[in-house]
Amino acid sequence: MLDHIKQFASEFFVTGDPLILGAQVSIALATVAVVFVLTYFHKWGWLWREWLTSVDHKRIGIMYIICSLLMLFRGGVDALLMRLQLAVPNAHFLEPEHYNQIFTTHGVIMILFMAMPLMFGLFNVVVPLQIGARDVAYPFLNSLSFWMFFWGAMLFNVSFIIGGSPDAGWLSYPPLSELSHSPGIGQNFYIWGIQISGIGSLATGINFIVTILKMRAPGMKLMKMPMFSWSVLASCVAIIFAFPILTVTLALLFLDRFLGAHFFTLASGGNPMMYINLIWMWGHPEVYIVVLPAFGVFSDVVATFAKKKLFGYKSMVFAMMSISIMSFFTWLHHFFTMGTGADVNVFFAITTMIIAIPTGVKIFNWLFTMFRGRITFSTPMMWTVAFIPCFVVGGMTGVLLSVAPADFQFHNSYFLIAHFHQVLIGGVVFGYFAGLYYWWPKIFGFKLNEHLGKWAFWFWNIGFYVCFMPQYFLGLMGMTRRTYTYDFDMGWGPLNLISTIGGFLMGLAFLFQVWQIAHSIKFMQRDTTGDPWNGRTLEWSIPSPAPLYNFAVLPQVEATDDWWETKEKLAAGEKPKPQGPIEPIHMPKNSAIPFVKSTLWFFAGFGFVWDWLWLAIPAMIGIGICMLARSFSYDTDYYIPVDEIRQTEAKMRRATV
Ligand code: HEM
Ligand SMILES: [Cu+2]
Repeated sequence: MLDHIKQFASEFFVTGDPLILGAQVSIALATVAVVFVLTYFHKWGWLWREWLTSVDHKRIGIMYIICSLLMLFRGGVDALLMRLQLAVPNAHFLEPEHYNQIFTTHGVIMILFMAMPLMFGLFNVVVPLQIGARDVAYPFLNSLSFWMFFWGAMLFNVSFIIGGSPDAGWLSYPPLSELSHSPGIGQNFYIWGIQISGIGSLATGINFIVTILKMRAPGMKLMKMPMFSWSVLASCVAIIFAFPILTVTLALLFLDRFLGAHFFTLASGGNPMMYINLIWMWGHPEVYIVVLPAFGVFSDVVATFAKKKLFGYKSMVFAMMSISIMSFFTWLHHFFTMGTGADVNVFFAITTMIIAIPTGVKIFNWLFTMFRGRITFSTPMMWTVAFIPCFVVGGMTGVLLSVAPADFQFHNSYFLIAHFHQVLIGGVVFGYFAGLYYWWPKIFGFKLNEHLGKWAFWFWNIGFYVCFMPQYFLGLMGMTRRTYTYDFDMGWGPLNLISTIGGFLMGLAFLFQVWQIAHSIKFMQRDTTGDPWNGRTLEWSIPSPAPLYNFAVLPQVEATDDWWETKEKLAAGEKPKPQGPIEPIHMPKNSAIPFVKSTLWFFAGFGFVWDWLWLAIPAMIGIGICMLARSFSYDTDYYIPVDEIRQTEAKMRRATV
């Protein structure tokens, strides 16, 4: 019996690696600490009522942001482990299998569990405020989306201490990801973690399209909408076309592994190339999905800090929408070298190059907006300015890669690694940092310390170039991606060492940000104005943090940048716009169903991962019961009475004077 248990435990837990043992111990300690603190301070009820069951888009946004920053930490540690291993020739710090697992989890976590939730966090805290709405279109679904993402991410993350991590790369190509080549359960974690969170992402896409189309304040025509909201629309349109492809692809891969189907195995008539086509039909739009909202952030930030109207509003909208659509017609550039033939390659090379045009248009628009503006270099603006050269270089190396014959040389080399980190870090990470710094006072009601923010900024930027510029040359020298070690004779040592130093500088930069947040919480500089940057759009017209119902009276919008226009008119001595009377406000009630149902998804996923139907089937039944329970709950909303709104407003306005 004891042997049995020992045998099981050694299969269940990942054992034998001191690094992972350390992680297991620290996770256990952290869990105990959290449970202790919550119990000691009697915070369980508060956690449940205020957060776990909340349907308030602002709270959901904050939870997304916290999770994504934690995932940035985890993905960052993965990155530094890899860079340590590659710092010198013939290193034995990581075993090859371990290296494979780490680049796989790093890639998945950074894109799906860091960039996506950071983006969704910003959608949630900003979009309703910016379009003058009181909530998103489907608040219940919104909470469900968050918890699906959360439990999907948890399922993926436990794999490194329980069962073993996936190791077939972030896109899990067959046959590597098939049972024949990955008999362990790591790939199952990959499939179910991404599947569960992916369904949440799809729902978020739908939710925000409807919110933007249906819930804008009276008078806000689409062509008067702030640019960030436009970018969210563009991104969500791509989400609703791309994510169903991912869902189906993963489902087919699961059937291959679970039931021995042969969709993607060469034996018995399947075709791995089919998987590669499908996964990139999702994967390429996915990179635009995460970068488009960053473009929206830059547009709003540039206009605010240059104190000018955005140059070329219409061309910006047009560029974003066309990028969103065109991103679906370039996927094949990811496998130019896999024998599709010259004519097909030419077609996709050209479509890929064409995407650079609208992107160029946007860059010029930002530059023209800055031209002759009275620019203030606060941290959000610094990130925006730093983004421009970074993205231009990243874009240009992308165009180099899109030349099909040249790609036969660069394909899967470090040149590619340098290119995509340049656009992902320079575009996505810098962009969301700009957004986070910009909207932080609106979200939390206090400003982040600018001094520490500037230290973080410079460490990130210098570290970035030191880390990734050498990699272009390593690529040209023949170093291929996913190489776990190399010989001294290759001559790749010095550049790799420099690159690793750059990676650690970025790690330091992250620590500065943690310090910055902790410091700012302690020595809070309250934002009493609600409008600390002298903003242009509606979110700055209400107190920070926004009250539960956002707007006591829905604003009447007349112009693009309506809040700015209003301020100008007031300054010119015009009378304030007449406001309608305060009326009772219709709000959704909290619900436990999204949390419970998503937790059940976690158990169902865990059951399928281990092939434990005794766990998966009851969990699936529970999910069904949750759906029924929701269908039959009628008491889902309430009204905030006028008196209560008056009191809240009075208190907030008093706080703001
Ligand atoms: C913060 C500094 C970062 C460093 C030092 C870093 C480093 C690395 C390294 C060493 C690899 C493995 C290269 C190889 O052996 O093939 C890698 C792969 C990758 N990284 Fe990063 N990374 C960073 C940030 C990011 C971010 C922010 C993202 C996405 C938003 C990202 C996405 C990826 C992806 C998708 C892969 C490919 C994984 C695969 O080959 O399956 N990385 N990164
Ligand atoms: Cu692509």
